[in-house]
Amino acid sequence: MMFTVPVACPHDCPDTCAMRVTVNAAGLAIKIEGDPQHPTTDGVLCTKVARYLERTYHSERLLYPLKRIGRKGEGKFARISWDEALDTIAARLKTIAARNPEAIMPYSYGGTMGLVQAEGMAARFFNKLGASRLDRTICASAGAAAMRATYGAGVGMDVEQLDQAKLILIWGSNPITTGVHLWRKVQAAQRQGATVIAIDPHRSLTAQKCQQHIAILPGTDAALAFGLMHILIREQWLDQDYIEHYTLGFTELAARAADYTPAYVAKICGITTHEIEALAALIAKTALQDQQPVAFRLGYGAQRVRGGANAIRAVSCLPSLIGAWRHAAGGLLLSSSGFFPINKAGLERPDLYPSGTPRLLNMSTIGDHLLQDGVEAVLVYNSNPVAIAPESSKVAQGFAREDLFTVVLEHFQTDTVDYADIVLPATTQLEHNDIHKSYGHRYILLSQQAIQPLGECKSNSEIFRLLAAKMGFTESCFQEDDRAIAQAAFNWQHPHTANIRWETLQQQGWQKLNVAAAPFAAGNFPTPSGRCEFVSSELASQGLDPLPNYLPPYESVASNPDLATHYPLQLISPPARHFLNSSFVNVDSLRKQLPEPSLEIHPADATARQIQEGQMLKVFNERGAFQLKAVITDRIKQGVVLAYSIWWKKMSSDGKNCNEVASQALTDLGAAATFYDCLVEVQVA
Ligand SMILES: Nc1nc2c(c(=O)[nH]1)N[C@H]1C(S)=C(S)[C@@H](COP(=O)(O)OP(=O)(O)OC[C@H]3O[C@@H](n4cnc5c(=O)[nH]c(N)nc54)[C@H](O)[C@@H]3O)O[C@H]1N2
Ligand SMILES: Nc1nc2c(c(=O)[nH]1)N[C@H]1C(S)=C(S)[C@@H](COP(=O)(O)OP(=O)(O)OC[C@H]3O[C@@H](n4cnc5c(=O)[nH]c(N)nc54)[C@H](O)[C@@H]3O)O[C@H]1N2
Ligand SMILES: [Mo]
Repeated sequence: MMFTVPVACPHDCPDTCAMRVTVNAAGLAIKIEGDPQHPTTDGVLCTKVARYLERTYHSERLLYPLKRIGRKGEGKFARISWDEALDTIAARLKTIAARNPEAIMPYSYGGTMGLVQAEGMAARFFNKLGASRLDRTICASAGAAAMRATYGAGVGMDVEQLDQAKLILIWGSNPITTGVHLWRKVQAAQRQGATVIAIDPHRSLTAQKCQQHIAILPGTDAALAFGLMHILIREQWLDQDYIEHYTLGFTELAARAADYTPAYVAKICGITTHEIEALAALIAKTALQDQQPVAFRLGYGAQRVRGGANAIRAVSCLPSLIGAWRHAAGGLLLSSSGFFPINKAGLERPDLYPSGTPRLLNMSTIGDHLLQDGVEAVLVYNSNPVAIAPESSKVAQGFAREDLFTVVLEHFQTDTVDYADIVLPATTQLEHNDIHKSYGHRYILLSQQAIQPLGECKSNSEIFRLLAAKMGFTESCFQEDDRAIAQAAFNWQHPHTANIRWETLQQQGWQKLNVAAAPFAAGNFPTPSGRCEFVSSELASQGLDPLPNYLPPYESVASNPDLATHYPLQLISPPARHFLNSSFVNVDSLRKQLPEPSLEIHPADATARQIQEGQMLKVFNERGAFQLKAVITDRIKQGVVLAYSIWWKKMSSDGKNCNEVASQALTDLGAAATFYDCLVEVQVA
């Protein structure tokens, strides 16, 4: 008999889709589709997850525990039993922990976003051990710090209202590629007469479909935001009532914006004064004259530079200046995760630390940590650091250390697995249970196991449960099953979750948080003052600049002319449509659509270097070099080059990828990675 199971999409994407998986009488998953009832999924899956069954039943799935028999990095392994694998790991960890548990480093990110299979049992395990803590900064921590300073948390407008907006600014985001369900709302708004504008150095798939595209230089978003504020204030195009009652620090903000004349901003951003004046006028006309909703979709593109957090802080002032929050379809959306009352203490159990709070290691500087900071063991799950972390040659060199003990929990033999001493085969979302929040919408999703684990695969939670037993951890939280962990994941007494019923989650797969459509129409932000804090009390109390500012990139022609004489091009490496970070890169039907890495370069920059279409190029700076094919196009701004991310290194002709040249420098706030703050030179290979 066939049956259908509600499953949540586990991937690191704002859309967190509700899915229906059909399983046949033999227990095989034979169909996967978007849940037609779920309002944001709307029956649609993206091009990647539509192939989730191809990925799940891929012939290269890791099905058994393995131990290394070749050199580190070579990727040669022999099958072992679970007992041998777990005993080996436990023995090694016990020896290290007896000396110094902080020499053990966990490394994980968004392979699965499920709260159980991410930092549920795993966090308890590392906390009890007293291992180093991991600062998870590889993606969103700059923007999160910015939102916390200005609005108190990662809160924003409801994506389901976006079709009612009349002006939508898609700022440093490429939703056709990175979150197609939001784009469907934008299309609906366009059909109802909305104007949609992209702000992006690249004429991305999304920018091509917008009425207007403003192509700024990477890392200059805060300057543009201040230029817009300058004009709004100069012309008194402001919602004075909203500013007076629901914001803090307007006078100070206005004083800073005074310096950002359109001419000054145009020069910084590489655009015309007309573009800035016209955009400010359109924002003001829509919000103030027509009294219509203006929505800002902020993405992650503007954050991956030195001033990434300040960029988000500066842009995020705009909706409050014009009172855009008064409308359910107005305001801004960077992340919705701040609405979810996660029970971090219950889920992760930091009370288990053996003594004091262990040191914090930043995942974005894993290269340096592995080479300098006395790390003796690293346990990797839900991540592929050898491919995705910056300054990759150092990361690889670190993982190649003979004295480092490396364990990797994975679905496939990724670049990181090649360096493992022990490899543990992990289940996919169809093979385990989990519970999810979202960073794009406002639903909790319960994901149910649809099929039996393939081969000898085990879920992350089960692996850490078994390891905890081998280590002799006796606390009852190490016996909890996945359902109990899922039930501990949220604070169910919070007003946002008071309406959620477990039975509804089980039957339907999802339920919406109890949050008002326009929660900030009259302030009520989760800041200390309840207002939008242009001047942040939190930052002031830390002795930091309480106002947003424009901080030029570490690496650009204007900010670092000496470096730019050798490396004059700014490299950005945003996501490819057919991959999800480095996941799906090995799925054949998707790779057919993007068969090899390529570099987009402007015709003028190509001519200056005698580069021809399709030639193999070498991209390099002092940190490293990698090779890929030339695509000459004016989609990319002159002075900027683009390499879609993130290829497995071993799939490139030279065994390298774009993170070879990316730097380990961190952002202004949030200590995040600065992938798009990177000067390079390009030549024919
Ligand atoms: N298909 C697919 N979808 C994904 C992912 C994937 O790998 N593939 N990854 C997922 C993850 S983990 C994340 S974090 C999100 C990210 O998704 P988004 O929020 O869309 O962010 P990015 O894709 O990093 O960058 C978006 C755009 O910012 C532009 N950009 C680069 N630098 C700047 C700048 O300085 N200023 C401005 N204004 N724009 C800039 C890029 O050209 C790009 O078009 O996508 C998620 N969805
Ligand atoms: N140059 C450049 N680098 C970037 C970015 C960029 O834009 N440019 N983007 C950055 C961003 S935004 C992010 S979020 C990071 C993403 O970096 P990661 O979070 O490392 O993402 P993935 O590369 O997709 O690797 C996730 C791995 O987890 C595995 N996995 C999935 N589910 C499970 C599971 O249930 N159990 C176990 N054990 N494993 C599982 C998958 O097979 C996959 O290999 O990359 C960052 N790196
Ligand atoms: Mo990300």
